[in-house]
Amino acid sequence: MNVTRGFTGRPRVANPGLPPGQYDAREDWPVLSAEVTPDLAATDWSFHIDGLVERPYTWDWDAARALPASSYEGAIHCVTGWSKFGVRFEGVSLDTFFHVVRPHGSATHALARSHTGYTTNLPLADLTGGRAWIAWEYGGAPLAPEHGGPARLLVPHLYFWKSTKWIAGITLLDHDVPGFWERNGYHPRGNPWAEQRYSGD
Ligand SMILES: Nc1nc2c(c(=O)[nH]1)N[C@H]1C(S)=C(S)[C@@H](COP(=O)(O)O)O[C@H]1N2
Ligand SMILES: [Mo]
Repeated sequence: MNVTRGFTGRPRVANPGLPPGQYDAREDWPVLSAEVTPDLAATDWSFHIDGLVERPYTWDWDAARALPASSYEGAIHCVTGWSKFGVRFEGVSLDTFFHVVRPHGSATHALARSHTGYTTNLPLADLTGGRAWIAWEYGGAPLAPEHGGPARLLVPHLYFWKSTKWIAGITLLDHDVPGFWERNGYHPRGNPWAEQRYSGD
């Protein structure tokens, strides 16, 4: 085999999908959890939306799984620097859940919470318009517990700390309330393309 000297490594082409300051983790999918992975069976999982909505509602596993499926195929970006391309998640669009609860016009922000107590805040606009999911499959298989299974929030256009694992609920508010990392100096929105890593970025 002829291998041209200097061309034996991976081609280093600029990746236009890579936000500033990020690197491609390729096959790796690091686990980042502030808490111990909970022992949460699908039958014990539920998802609740409340706050500034017409009709607060709780879905159990079967009710959520009966909703029309929606998938995301693309990239995810962690604030610690890694991005991962070509991921595929399957679940239900948050628009489908919001259609049931009907957010008030006064709702501007959301506070998402995990069954473990982890929280994160987001502008409501980042959760609508087909850009956010409750996801339970990754690559065609059930989402692994350490990655948030049975179900996690997925908001791939923001840094991945917004994508609450073991999602339990979302409260809609008319003001922004900082979540776990946001209280510890991280950015209220976390747009990777604007490098909104820390408050003040
Ligand atoms: N419940 C919960 N959700 C969480 C976290 C966490 O610690 N607890 N970490 C966040 C962070 S910082 C990142 S980068 C991603 C990591 O998801 P992964 O472990 O599946 O890669 O989950 C986010 N969601
Ligand atoms: Mo993260």
